[in-house]
Amino acid sequence: MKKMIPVRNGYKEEAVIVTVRHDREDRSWSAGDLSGELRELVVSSGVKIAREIIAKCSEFTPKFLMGKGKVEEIASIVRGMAGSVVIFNHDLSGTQQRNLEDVMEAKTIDRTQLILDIFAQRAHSKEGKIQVELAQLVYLLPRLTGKGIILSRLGGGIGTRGPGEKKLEVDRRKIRDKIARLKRDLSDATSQRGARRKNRERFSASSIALVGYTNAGKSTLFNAMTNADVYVRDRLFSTLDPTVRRYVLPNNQRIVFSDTVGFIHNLPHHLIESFKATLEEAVQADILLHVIDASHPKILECCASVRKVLSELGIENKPVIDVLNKKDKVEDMILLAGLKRHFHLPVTISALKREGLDALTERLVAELSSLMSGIKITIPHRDMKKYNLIHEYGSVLKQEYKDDSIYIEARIPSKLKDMLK
Ligand SMILES: Nc1nc2c(ncn2[C@@H]2O[C@H](COP(=O)(O)OP(=O)(O)OP(=O)(O)O)[C@@H](O)[C@H]2O)c(=O)[nH]1
Ligand SMILES: [Mg+2]
Repeated sequence: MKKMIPVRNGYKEEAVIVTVRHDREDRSWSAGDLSGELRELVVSSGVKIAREIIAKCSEFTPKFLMGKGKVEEIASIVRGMAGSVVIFNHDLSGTQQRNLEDVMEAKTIDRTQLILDIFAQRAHSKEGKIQVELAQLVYLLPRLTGKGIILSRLGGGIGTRGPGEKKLEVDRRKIRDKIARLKRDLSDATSQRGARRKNRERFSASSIALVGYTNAGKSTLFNAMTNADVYVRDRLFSTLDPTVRRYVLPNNQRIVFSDTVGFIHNLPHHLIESFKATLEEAVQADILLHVIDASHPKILECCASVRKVLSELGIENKPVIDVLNKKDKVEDMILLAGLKRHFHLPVTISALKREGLDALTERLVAELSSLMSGIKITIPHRDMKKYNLIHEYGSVLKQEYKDDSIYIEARIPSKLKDMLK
């Protein structure tokens, strides 16, 4: 008989975190690295860690994830700790979760649920909240088969704020209806933002999106470049909802900057699917700034994870500027120099100390110029709108006034050139 452990709020709940490795797994992340990242995720979710367990097993099993002996071992630790939740560094099937809860006599949470909890806490916009709720339901649906897991407490895992706190109906049909309804709401909310983006595109501003691993310093850089005030904190997934700001480059070119949710390794595909609306600014951007934490011990693995998500979004071939951030934190300059060889023309900066931003801006101008085209055009006096657009968004090289028209030679964004045609 399942013993229900009362869910306690926020910091009061203490977690036992469990990372299981088996021999044949990809070794690019060690068990210690993986557990370290789980630790950061758990702390970011606002839960205290009471115990960290790294277990080895010879094979993952469909019943318990690991051998029954290992499960019993962990259970004996968990049973001795009142009010604990067990957080697994894996995606658990409904069956595994149910079986583990039976043996542990404690609530178990898997990695996706943990990430969703954090997202639920961070979602402030209507669109963000709908996406989180949708992702929670999509996560839940396949777990409703057979006996069904006890769902009365599922409203997100450990977090108790945001959309996750709502009691979710257990009935599959109701959940499917709800999913359909949320998808409609999401498409309404998304089309409103899409309309705003179209408006910007109409004015031909080039768009630059910051992308990168979570905690790499995207929001810090965004704030430094645009004087915005996006929330920055040393924890994973501080940002969920995208923020967009206009910005004028030193060459007078107008651009639009966007900051959005960060990525993490092994981000389940359905989460990327669910958060497509939030990632839309990156999908639509002309240039991506890939912000990389140069002081991260697994920097190359983090970059590989980011590239994987970009390719899942179908934007791996967009122009990218690699930005090695947090150079102030890297003590070994030889290491940094060696690191640079792994990237194509990286720009090294410290967003926090606002160092290297001029070089970054220069690089951005150069990169954007490849999106500019030369134009030679004669504009009738009555068509001052075209004249104004060229002056606003391009750099005018030559201008001659005639009786009823103006002849202009300029470099303007290719998007604007298409429009003027
Ligand atoms: N030392 C140092 N710390 C930095 C630098 N840039 C950012 N940070 C710190 O790194 C942490 C994360 O910064 P954010 O800007 O929130 O990172 P983010 O990429 O937006 O993170 P998410 O929104 O969580 O994905 C904060 O504690 C920042 O102060 C830097 O250049 N040097
Ligand atoms: Mg951020």
